[in-house]
Amino acid sequence: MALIDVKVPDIGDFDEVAVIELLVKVGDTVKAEQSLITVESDKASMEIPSSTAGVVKELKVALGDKVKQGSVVLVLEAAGETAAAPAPAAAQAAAAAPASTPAAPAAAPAAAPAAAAGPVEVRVPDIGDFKDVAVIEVLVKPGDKIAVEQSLITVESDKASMEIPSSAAGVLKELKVKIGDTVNIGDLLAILEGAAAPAAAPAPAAAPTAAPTAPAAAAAAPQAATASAPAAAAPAHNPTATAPLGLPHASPSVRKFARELGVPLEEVKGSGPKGRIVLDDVQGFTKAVMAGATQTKAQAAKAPAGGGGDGAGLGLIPWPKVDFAKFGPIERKEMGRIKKISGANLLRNAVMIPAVTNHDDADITDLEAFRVSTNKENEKSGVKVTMLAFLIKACVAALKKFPEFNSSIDGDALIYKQFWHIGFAADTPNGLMVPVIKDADKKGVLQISQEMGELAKKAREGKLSPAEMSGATFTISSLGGIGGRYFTPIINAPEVAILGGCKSTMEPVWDGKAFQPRLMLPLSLTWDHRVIDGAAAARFNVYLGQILSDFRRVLL
Ligand code: CAO
Repeated sequence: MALIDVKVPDIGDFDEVAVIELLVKVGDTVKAEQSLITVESDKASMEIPSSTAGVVKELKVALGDKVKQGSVVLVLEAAGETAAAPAPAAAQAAAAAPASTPAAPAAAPAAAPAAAAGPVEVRVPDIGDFKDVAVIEVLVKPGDKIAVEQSLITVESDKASMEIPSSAAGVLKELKVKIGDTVNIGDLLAILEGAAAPAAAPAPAAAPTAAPTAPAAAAAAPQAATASAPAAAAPAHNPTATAPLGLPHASPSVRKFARELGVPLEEVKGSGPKGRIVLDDVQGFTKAVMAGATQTKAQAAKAPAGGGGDGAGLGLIPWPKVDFAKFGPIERKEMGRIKKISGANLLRNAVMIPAVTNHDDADITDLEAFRVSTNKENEKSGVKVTMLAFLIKACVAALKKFPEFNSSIDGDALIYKQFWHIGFAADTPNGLMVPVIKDADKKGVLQISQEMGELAKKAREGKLSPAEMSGATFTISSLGGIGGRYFTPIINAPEVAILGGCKSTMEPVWDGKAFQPRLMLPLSLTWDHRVIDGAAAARFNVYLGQILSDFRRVLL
């Protein structure tokens, strides 16, 4: 098998350029024209293609090496000594052949006449073999002061990207191209005005030169890019060499890859030399976005006010991924629709609301006696009154006394609602649902109890309509029928407070002279600290306790 040295072809004005990517490794089968390495100057990066097909036997360059025309990139074992395989000599010649068209001294645009004050046209200089190359970045805007050699746009073929510099200085009056346009040599790029020819400004001839490569005779004609690097006569104060304009630094293949995935390259942190973005960076960024560990700026902008959205904006570390099967038998069950919906709401509310919970106890000894006797009296009606109905009525009274608890945030304002619709959390086989008792202020405890019974039944049967679950101004979550002491309920946004009630128990309460057995109802009030402060929350709870201990206060 014939071994072939694949060399760097004529790469135009590039003198010594750094190898920034190795695109193949030993053992790889490469096709003619396949990119082998990426090299980069201060103006452009380009991929160096193989002059022939074969198997990579040895890599002759490493990352960071400097190469120039004629440097051996790698050794290939030609793909069979068949007629299709170019003779080694021919292949080498092809790879190393000097450009058949020597670096044309810039077909310099007729621009920048010395001390020009009128409009000056800036055109695409000779960019070698490039034809119909796409404008992928516009680096200037009308009104910008442009220096000679300052990059105006970036163009990209499938092999290389390069910046096209201005042949003249002046103020940019009009830009004749936009992203997505394709351009060719001689196309009008921009019109400059007031071009004052600085003493050091190069004559038009010093405009970027471009050197086509690819010996026409070679079957595997390398299409290596050309460079827009300034010619030797370029001024030392070349602004583009030192002012990268904050553009993402990446090779053409990486740019292309990012574009295909829709990755905003300017948001990707480069891990390559000089912060260059490499393929791994784009892949890592994409994975992080998909996993919710990071957000693009566009996603963040769409997130609800206050930031967060799915939480990724909080800069949290990724959710732990554990292979539970490693520790024991498991069964995976998809969460139900209601759990998924309520879960997303609960997460947002837990993350976005600066919530505080106050715990307190209300003496409901007398109220419980009243409830029991009411139920006895109403036995025949079939309507059973539970403590929750009294809690709803008591909360309405407290909400009326402390209206901010019945409000919602609207930007920088508070909406004070003049209606009192109370939601109550209902435990159903499908998950948590919150039916709403509308106009609870206008209803008696019996009517509330009856409606609650009906709504709770519908909730358990999955028959609640959206209307029956909307419009709440405050929510109560009662675990009194189950047990427990206190808990920290999560506010049901856009409400600003929620009351949790637990199971009442008989407790010894000191009356100043002796301990008395009193039925105490544990209450947990969670409130939004943006709207309510601690003192108001304590007052709300105290007032609620007073009503529950003497329900006649509701009448006041
Ligand atoms: N203290 C002591 N006993 C209480 C009580 C309290 N605070 N509240 C209710 N009880 C008693 C009732 O009197 C009833 O007793 P009897 O069976 O002897 O009559 C029993 O507990 C069951 O009450 P209930 O739960 O059926 O009725 P309710 O009006 O209190 O509640 C409803 C109705 C729909 C809210 C309730 O069934 C429910 O689903 N609760 C769970 C709410 C929930 O999941 N909250 C958590 C949300 S956060 O995840």
